Amino acid sequence: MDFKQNEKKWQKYWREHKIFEFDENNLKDKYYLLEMFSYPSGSNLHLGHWFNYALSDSFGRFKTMQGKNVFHPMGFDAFGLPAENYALKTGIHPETSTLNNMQKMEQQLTDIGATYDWRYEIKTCMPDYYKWTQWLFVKLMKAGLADQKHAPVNSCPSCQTVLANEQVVDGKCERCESEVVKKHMTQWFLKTTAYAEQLLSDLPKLDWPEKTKIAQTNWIGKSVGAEIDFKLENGENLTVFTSRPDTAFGVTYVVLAPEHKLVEVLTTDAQKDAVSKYVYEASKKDDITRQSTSGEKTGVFTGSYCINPLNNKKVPVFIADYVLSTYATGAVMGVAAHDERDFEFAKKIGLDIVKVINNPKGETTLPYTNEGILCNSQEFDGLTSKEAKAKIVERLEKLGAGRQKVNYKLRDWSVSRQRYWGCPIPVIHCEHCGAVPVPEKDLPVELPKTMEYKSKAGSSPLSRNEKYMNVVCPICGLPAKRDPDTLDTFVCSSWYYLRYPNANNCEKPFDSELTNKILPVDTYVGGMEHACSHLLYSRFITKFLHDQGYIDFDEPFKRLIHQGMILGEDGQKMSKSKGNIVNPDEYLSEYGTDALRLYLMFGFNFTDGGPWNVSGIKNMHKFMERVERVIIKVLETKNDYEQMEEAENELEYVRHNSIKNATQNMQNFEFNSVI
Ligand code: ANZ
Ligand code: ZN
Repeated sequence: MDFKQNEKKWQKYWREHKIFEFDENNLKDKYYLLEMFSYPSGSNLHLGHWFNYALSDSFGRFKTMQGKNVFHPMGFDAFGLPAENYALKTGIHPETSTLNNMQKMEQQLTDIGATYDWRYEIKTCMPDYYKWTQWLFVKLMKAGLADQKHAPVNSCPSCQTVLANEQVVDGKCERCESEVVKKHMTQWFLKTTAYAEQLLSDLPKLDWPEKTKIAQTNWIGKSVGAEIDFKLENGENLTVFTSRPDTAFGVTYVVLAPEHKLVEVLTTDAQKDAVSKYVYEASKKDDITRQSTSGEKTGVFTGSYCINPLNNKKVPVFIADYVLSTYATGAVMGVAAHDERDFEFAKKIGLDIVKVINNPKGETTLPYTNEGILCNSQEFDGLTSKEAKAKIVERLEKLGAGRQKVNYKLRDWSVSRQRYWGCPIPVIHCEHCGAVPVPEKDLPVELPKTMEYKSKAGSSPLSRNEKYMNVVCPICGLPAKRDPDTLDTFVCSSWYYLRYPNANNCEKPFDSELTNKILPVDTYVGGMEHACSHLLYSRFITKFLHDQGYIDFDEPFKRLIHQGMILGEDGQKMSKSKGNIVNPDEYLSEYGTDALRLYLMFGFNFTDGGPWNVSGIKNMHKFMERVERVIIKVLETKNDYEQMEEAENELEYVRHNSIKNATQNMQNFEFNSVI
């Protein structure tokens, strides 16, 4: 079989007959199929690209064959560190290398027979795209959802930039695996926390993998409990947050985070040295080490006491690094009998342990961390934890010493990056007027072409470009400075699915009427690793634009599918160091794109992936030859009507059954069963 000629022939036919072009004038049967766009890297498509893109493409073809008007666009997430680092190494400008890479990848994606409608291509590094990323930022700013905060941020010493919480994995930089350090900096944050509840409560209506919904649920981390005000000797309140108000009668001490603002006031002269030494040591540890339940608990006494409003007991105030300043009030009531960490701490320091929960499920030794029946709690004895929670909160409210409170683990999204190759932050800093958004008529703020993109010790390369930095304030007209940072590339990708149908609209980021007809995305395909970053940010932005009245829908992706990972032949993740990388190009030249696509469809479960197997693609090639022989045979018997009719009858059942099963399997991305 001359597959090279065959592929060319059919690809040309599809193009000429516009088989896979989207029809904007016929939106009744539209089907929006989208794969996460890729970063334009210099090398050829790897098997991971192939697996996601070629197989999703087969799904798109299936939808077309079902008569859907399929919208299947592709583009590039084109800003970001690799191009900048490459530039630092080679002296080639990031724009030059990125544009080259994109062109190469477009060609490759065409060669694999993908059906993208390139008329709608987007490239996030082009001014006609990032103009609207800036527009979005300005809208967020005007709505009070973009804020500058001086805050401890994650900083990667090797990438020399700030990272979002979502980009830190086990205390390490997701990209280069360097140890991330805490730094205090003024940064822009997008207030994802304003949407915490909605991001959580809308999850059930999505047709997404359960594990992804669970990952987002945990990341948002809703905790329902109470705030309790402990009275200090100076009359001020020390407010703690607890998820277990039912244990409030078992408090034997209170702990502040070492960074808590009351630490200074509460530390007595006698304790000053010990406290300041401890505060300094704690500042060197990261939150993950501090939060871990294993490891010895440490802490020091401040010398002060406070009063539990429920039983008027006087308890000592400590500082300890297992309490984080960044969660809830940064203060905890210590219930040693019912909390693991409190228990360890009390034992270490020699504090009282007072049991207030009896008969918890499945626990025989203290601490009893499960809920149970109350004891040692005055008139609440005998109530279940659940009943007691409500009653104790009620009591606190009556006393004016507490209230019901919901907390979320979700943090605001830090988006300032001290790098060159990104979307410039459209803000002007004026001594008199503060941080002023660039007027929409002046967008885009174009990224200067300067080659000075080297980061120096955490300062932004743009800050050294005087021509770029020095502007006049749009409000008062006096000299002012641009924001020197660029946006996290996840901002660029937080709204790209809205831009595709509007890729050629120079007037607006998107036309509401058209967008409401084409979105939400019907099926979105991409990696699970984006569960708590891109997939959460996109939902946030969609909800924001919905609330601003720009769009009717409030979720971007109706249905989500994660592709699995193709492993090396040894069953391990492919990596250069293991020498197990499979390069698809070798197989393409020998067997062609159809055989490779067919093997990827047949040899793996789409959502699981699995190890590569050379004989798999060879067998697929043989299978294709067998199909060819069958067709030839059928063509030869064409004129023998009697024989044909007999065969037809026999085939009738098989045909219907196959159609039914294949339809169902295709819909569920169960390609292996279909083949
Ligand atoms: C007393 C108590 C008794 C607690 C008990 C738990 C069990 P979630 O569910 O994750 O919200 N806590 C509160 N603020 C904290 C902070 N800034 N740093 C570290 N720990 C903090 O957890 C809430 C519980 O974590 C709170 O409830 C508090 O300990 C602790 F039997 O209060 B608890
Ligand atoms: Zn001004």
